[in-house]
Amino acid sequence: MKIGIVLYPTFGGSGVVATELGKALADLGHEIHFVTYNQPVRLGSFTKNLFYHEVNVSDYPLFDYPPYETVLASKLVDVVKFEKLDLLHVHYAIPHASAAYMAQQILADQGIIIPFITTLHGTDITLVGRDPSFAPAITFAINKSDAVTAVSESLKADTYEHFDVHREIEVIPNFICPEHYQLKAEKDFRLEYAPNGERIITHISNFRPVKRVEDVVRIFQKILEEIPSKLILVGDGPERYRVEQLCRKLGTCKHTSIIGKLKKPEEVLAISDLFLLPSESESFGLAALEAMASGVPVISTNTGGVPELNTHGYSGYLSNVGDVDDMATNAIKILSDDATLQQFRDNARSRASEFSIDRILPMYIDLYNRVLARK
Ligand code: GMT
Repeated sequence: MKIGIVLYPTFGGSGVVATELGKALADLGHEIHFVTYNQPVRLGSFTKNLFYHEVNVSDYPLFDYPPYETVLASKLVDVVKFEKLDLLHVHYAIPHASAAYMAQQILADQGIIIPFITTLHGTDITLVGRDPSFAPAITFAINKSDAVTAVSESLKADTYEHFDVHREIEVIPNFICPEHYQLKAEKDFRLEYAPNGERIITHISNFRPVKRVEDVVRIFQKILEEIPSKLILVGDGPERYRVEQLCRKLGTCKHTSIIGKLKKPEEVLAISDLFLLPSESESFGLAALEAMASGVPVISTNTGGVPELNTHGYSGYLSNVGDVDDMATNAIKILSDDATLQQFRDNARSRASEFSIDRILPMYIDLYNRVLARK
């Protein structure tokens, strides 16, 4: 198949999943064309079947708001036509689904049929998409997609609840490539962060309010009262300043490293003992899956799609949003002795293996075949 994949090229989970999906399809011999405004961060080295088409929006003084969606639609028309694509798969509805619909209509006018599949990832529905000003366009684009997938049952339910969508939504969960998460903990690297054998606790996110990174700091402070430990914060975003302020206020700074954005979070996960994800809302929690695949148990909230991934008392624990005490108590339960920690580590890895790309990729391929059969 020749497939165009539209995605956000940044560190966000939707872009990571779309990139890994494209790479895996290319490995199987499909021809993959990524269409976006920057080289996707997880692309790595190119292989024969991978192509990247950059969307460039011109900087004309009239444009207070650069018309990205229009330029993307035009780019899609061009790529579909000249690369002779069979289908488009857009990740994150806004504005990718409506741009794909526009491209589809332009091409139909020229006698070219191109189906498009929309994968909903989370904030396109739960935060941004629920903004009433987006609702008509997003509802329309979802309803007009040739197929729609969501990354969890919870996100599927949210979509039906908040949008006037009546069409079928298939759940295809996020996935990881297990071999990326088999790194051995580098002793020296671990010693740099935990010179006296402290436990290493990690959080990775885009530091947006929805991630409740301040709760991470509060949980860590409580763990620190009981267990010698260090906190590594990976990522960056609008909450970083508040997080730094809170570390200073609580006196946890000398045990905390805020290391910013990382292209290979698996390197930090390889030296981690516990992962914290206290999000307000989370359609899936790809960062938690990456941690589990690295053998790192997860302390999370029980929000959105996270309970479909993290199993309470097995791969980690789940608590109500904001219940810092409960999350700290559960973290201490896991970290207090080596045997318990090892059991949770093994369980986390085993649970993550259920989301291995080998299991999930065939679901996408089957969907592509079904959509193309209807073409
Ligand atoms: O986590 C984010 O805010 C970024 C966002 C994205 O679209 O990249 O993540 C969403 O999609 C991920 C991949 O499907 C999911 O694992 C995240 O749970 C979801 N984020 C939220 O729902 C907040």
